[in-house]
Amino acid sequence: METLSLKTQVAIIGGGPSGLLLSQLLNRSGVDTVILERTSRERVLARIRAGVLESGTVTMLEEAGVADRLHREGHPHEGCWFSDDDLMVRINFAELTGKTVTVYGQTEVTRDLYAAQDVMGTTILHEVSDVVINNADSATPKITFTHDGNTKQLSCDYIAGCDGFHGVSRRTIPDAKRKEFERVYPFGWLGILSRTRPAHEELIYANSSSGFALASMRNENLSRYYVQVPLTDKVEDWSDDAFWTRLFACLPSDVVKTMETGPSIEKSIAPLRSFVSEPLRWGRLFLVGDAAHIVPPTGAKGLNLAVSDVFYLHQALIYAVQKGDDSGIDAYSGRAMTRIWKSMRFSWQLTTMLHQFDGEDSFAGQMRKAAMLHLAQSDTARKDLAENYVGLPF
Ligand code: RFL
Ligand code: PHB
Repeated sequence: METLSLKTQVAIIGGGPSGLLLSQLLNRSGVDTVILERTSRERVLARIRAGVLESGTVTMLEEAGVADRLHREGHPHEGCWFSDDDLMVRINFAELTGKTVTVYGQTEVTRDLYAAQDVMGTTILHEVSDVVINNADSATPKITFTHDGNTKQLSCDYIAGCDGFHGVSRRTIPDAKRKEFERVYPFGWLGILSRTRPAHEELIYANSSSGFALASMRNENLSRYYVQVPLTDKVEDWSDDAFWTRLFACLPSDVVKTMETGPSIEKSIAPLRSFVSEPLRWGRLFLVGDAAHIVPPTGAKGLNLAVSDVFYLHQALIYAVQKGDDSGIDAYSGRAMTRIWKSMRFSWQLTTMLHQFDGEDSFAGQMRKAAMLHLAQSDTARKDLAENYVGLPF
């Protein structure tokens, strides 16, 4: 059977937020892209994930021309709360950093990006399989894949691996050319979405004698809650009643008093890990977002880090494609990694400060309590947390 051939300047593997945003920014600067996505658009849009956007992320979405609905429907938050049983500490982002974060779901960011890419007329091939990257370390990379029952080949100048943690891009880089760093945490987050009024007008990250919980939201009528669970737990083990009971045990009693409960409309468990593969480049292949690094969700950094990678890479690729200037792509991995490691540290520190570890000694709980008390009493501690939470500069 004949192989169908396609050609583009930048081939993008993965139609999640990083692939779509990179494509949108490149297209707006006149660089041609093709996106290959393993699943359907509906399945990409059905993944309930991130909810908190740093101000730098919002600026990038503005630059990409996809921030109108975000500004209409997103909710700027000037602070968030950390609690330890009944002690509540507010981190006032606006006062401590002059910045805010915006609550706007990843599903909505992705939906806006797909709509913008449709207007742009970008070729996005869904339900592709058998993706193989060839000759990435040469001047003529090629990707072969199956689509609509046909074998196809995409020739390109550069490849952006935006295909998440389970994608093919990272694994294409020979083991001898990259190094992995990993920490797996001995718990996961059980999350639910429910059509209820949020517990509080701002997010609450709760340390408690019953474990960690997070009270978040999407809008005035849609709440997102998480509780820490052992890795062995299954979603089926958790009835809605059991979830609410655990959540109530973790949140401060004043918050629980006025909380609204209702049926969950989504329930899932996400394992927590910190993972980095570096460098982010092999020849003409560049890793972006979750394809290269995973953070535990505690610091709300995953999507935001993917966006800062896109910030560094889109500029670099525009220079390389349009001016033949490789200085940006040569610097990409180093520039992005500096910021990635700082976000890694913040996410790891918050995760350690807020979760109960199985089999921990009696000392560990006291350290968590002392960290909370320090946060309550020290402007400096709150400022450090705020600076990292709203996002370090790009
Ligand atoms: P994605 O979103 O995983 O998208 C990758 C895309 O690539 C496709 N793909 C392939 N396509 C073609 N060929 C292949 N061989 C392919 N293999 C995979 C996949 O189908 C998919 O569409 O990676 P991307 O774009 O780098 O985006 C990263 C973010 O999705 C992720 O970092 C965040 O969701 C993490 N995260 C959070 N980040 C934040 O910034 N703030 C938050 O509040 C936040 N909360 C969260 C989170 C992640 C969570 N989970 C479930 C892990 C909360 C949770 C519970
Ligand atoms: C969410 O709303 O899904 C969310 C918010 C903050 C986090 C993680 C997840 O740190």
